[in-house]
This record gives sequence, structure tokens and C-alpha cells, in this order.
Amino acid sequence: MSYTDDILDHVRKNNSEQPEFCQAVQEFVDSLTPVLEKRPDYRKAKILERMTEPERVVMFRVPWIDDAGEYQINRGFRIQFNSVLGPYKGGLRFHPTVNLSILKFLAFEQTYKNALTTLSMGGAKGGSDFDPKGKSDAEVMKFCQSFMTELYRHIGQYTDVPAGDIGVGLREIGYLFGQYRRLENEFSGVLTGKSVNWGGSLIRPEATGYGAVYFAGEMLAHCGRSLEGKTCVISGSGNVAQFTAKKALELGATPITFSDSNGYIYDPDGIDAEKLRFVMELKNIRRGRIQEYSERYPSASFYPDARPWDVPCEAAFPSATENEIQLADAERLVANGVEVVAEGANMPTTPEAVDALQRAGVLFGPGKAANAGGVATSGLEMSQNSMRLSWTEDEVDGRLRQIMRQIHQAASQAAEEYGYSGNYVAGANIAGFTKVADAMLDQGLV
Ligand code: NDP
Ligand code: 2IT
Repeated sequence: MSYTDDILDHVRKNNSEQPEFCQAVQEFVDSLTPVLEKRPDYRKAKILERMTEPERVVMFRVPWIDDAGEYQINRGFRIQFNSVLGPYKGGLRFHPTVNLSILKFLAFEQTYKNALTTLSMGGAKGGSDFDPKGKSDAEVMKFCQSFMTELYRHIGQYTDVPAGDIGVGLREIGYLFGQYRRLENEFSGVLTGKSVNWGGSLIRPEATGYGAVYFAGEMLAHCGRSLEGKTCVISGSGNVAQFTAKKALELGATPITFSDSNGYIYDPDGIDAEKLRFVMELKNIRRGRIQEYSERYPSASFYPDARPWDVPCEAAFPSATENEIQLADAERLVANGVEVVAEGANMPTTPEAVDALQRAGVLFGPGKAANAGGVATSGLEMSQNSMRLSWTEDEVDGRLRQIMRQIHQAASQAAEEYGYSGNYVAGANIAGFTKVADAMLDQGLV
């Protein structure tokens, strides 16, 4: 058995109940063989063995009282995976599917994504199996306060800086920050994704979606093409999906779908700026379902319990959740002529589907690279908080663009250097890995 097979075997045995974590590790390690051959010092220092074990896992009880006066108990987590490059950094996810496997996969990915941003951030993820859907504001606030009442002792501006993810946006970050401030008697940059009038960065809400579109633009530009005029299929209708659509529109492309966990809407006339405003109000303020779009705009149809990958398009932006593009979906996208896929979500494409897209010559931007704009802008929010200054929208957007360009360059160069030309999956994995591995060598056996 090869060294990497040994590692994978060990990870699978030790984490047998954690399929998503094992999937993320396998996809990563599969790219590394040529690097490990060239660098025996990584193997000697057991870098991979250390990288696949989180530095710390915190699990805790979250008790709270609902509006009916019933006691409720949820499970809370924070996975502090790797802090060799900086304070732990990564989002919090509130969704009923949250478990240790999903958060470990996300924290693992986050480590290498954060390394690619060029900023000083380690990797973490956390969250709860709490389901914000259908809960009142008061219930969400009580839950967030109880969650932070345990989490606060594990985080801090120099230790671990959480942010949002699925189910955690401006509202939740506000309640979490308020409770942290109260418990610690400290106003610091302990969370990112804050509201702009109390320490948040301009462009942070937009950054993941904008970054995914910038990354798609970089991949296309690299082979003399552009996003202009392309039809875009987008999944999800939350933070990432909405700002992917906004930037795609600005660049002259046409979004035609959105989805949520009940199904997708397809608008062959295109989702223009006015329709997008409706979606933002529907999802962010009224917290409604995407089906309502087809009731408001008769040009659109709603397809229940389905994902949008059957709809012909030139660009696809999976922006909902993991494993949402499976092999048959990828084959369908290819048959319909897709040219570029950029992962706004984390690990939305299964390994078989990635393979099918790459074999067909589709430009494929993996989440580690394509959705790194969100956490990169969180890093910029941390810088602004440390300086007690706020940059303008243009300043932050300019830096975001530059970072996405650098990530594209780092991934293509690493791919080229190790014989994977044009393969952004391998390139992003190798570039992220070598940065973290070198820092681990420098800092000794810890
Ligand atoms: P939001 O909560 O704002 O939106 C999530 C969207 O995805 C909703 O439309 C939701 O539908 C849908 N969705 C969630 N889970 C499922 C599911 N199991 N099946 C079908 N649809 C689902 O989250 P974000 O937009 O922030 O996150 C989307 C993705 O992007 C995630 O993979 C996240 O990890 C990733 N990401 C987010 C970043 C950020 O800065 N926010 C940064 C980098 C990556 P419904 O309303 O029905 O739940
Ligand atoms: O997956 C991600 O990169 C995020 N949810 C953003 C994390 C962050 O700290 O901004």
C-alpha cells in the first residue's frame, strides 16, 4: 500500500462514522502524491498524520426556552482544526443536519482555503443542529445567547474568530456578538460578518458570491473567454447565491435559477436586478420559500424536490450545500454545454461528478479556491477592527478582487508545477497544503 493509501486507511478507520470528513480528506490527499515524492521531509515530520487530526474539538449542550415555555436542548460544536497560520477562523452553521462529520470536513477544508487567501488565519468551523426555520426572532436570540454562553470561553480575537455560514447571517451574528460582549466585558473583533455600523466590513455580505464570480471570470480569462452573455444556473437562494447573481448580472451574465431545500425556480427570461431585489426581500426579511418567486413572476416555473442542474447553461454556481451535484447531474451539465463551474458552496460536487466535469474539459473551480472570497473579506474585517478603521467599499472590493486573482494564480501555478496543468482542484490543494505544511515544519512538533 502507498503512503497516501495508508493515511486514508487510517483516517477511515479512525473516523468510520464521518463520511463527509473522510471524503474531504480523500479529495485532498489524492492530489498530493507528487508533492510528497518531492518532499520526503513532510513525511518524516508526519505532516499529513497531524493535519488529519483536529487540534481541538469542543462539543457542548445548548439549553434554551421556546416561545411556548418548553425547554429545548441542542448540540453545539466548535472544531479548532489548525492554527499554524493564525487564529482559528471559520463560520458557524445552524442547520438540523449539522454533526461532527460535517463540521470536521468544513474545518479541514477551511484550513487550506484560508491558507490560499494569503492572510493570517487558521482553520475552524462550528455550529449547531438548531433549525432557525420557523423560529421567532426571540427564539433565535435566546438560542444564540445560550450558544455563546458556552462558546465565549473558547474564542477571542487572537484565538478563534467565528463568522456566518448556513443559517447564520447578520441577525445571528448580532445576537452572538451582543452576548460575547456582555460576558467578556470587551468590544473586540471576535466575530466577523458584523453589521457595518458596529464594526462590520463593507462588502463582507457580498464577498463569497462576488468572489465566486471573480474566480469564474479568472478561469475564463485564462483561456481568452469571459462571463459576459453567459446564462448562469445558481443553486441556493441564501447569502452566497444572491450575491453570485448580483455580480453575474453586473458582468453582463444572466442568472436563470435559484433553489432552496424545497425545489428550484427556473426563469427563462432571466433574473434581473428588480427580481433579485424581490428574492432578497423574500429570503432575508420575510424568510419565505423560493417557490413564491414563481407566484410573483409568471415567466418562471417551480420544480419541487429537485435541483437545477437539468437546466441548460454555460456557467453553474452551486451555492447551497455539500454533495448537491452528483455524477448524473454533472453528465447533464456537460451534455447541455456547461463551460465553467465555480463552487460557491463547500464540497457541493461529489468526487465522481468533479471527475466527469474535468474529463469533459469544463473549467472547474473548487470551493477552497472559488468561495475563499468570503473568509478573505472576513480577514479584511479583522484587519480593520485591529486598526479601528473602516475601509471604503471600493477599497475592500479592490482587495477582494486582487486576492481572488492571487488564488487563481497560486492554484494554476501549483497545478502546472506538479503535472496537473489546468486542474484547479489539485492546484488549490497543493498550494494550500505546502503553505500549511511549511509553517508546521517551522513551528516544530505541536
Ligand atoms: P444561507 O443559509 O444564506 O443559504 C443557504 C441556502 O442553501 C438556502 O437557500 C438553503 O435553503 C439552501 N440549503 C441549505 N441546506 C440545504 C440542503 N441540505 N438542501 C438543499 N438546499 C439547502 O447560507 P450561505 O449562502 O451562507 O451558504 C451556502 C453555502 O456556501 C454553504 O455550503 C456554505 O458552507 C458556503 N459558504 C458560505 C460562505 C459565507 O460567507 N456565507 C463562505 C464560503 C462558503 P433553505 O432555505 O431551504 O434551507
Ligand atoms: O465556509 C466559509 O469560508 C465561511 N463560511 C466563511 C468563514 C468566515 O470566517 O468568514
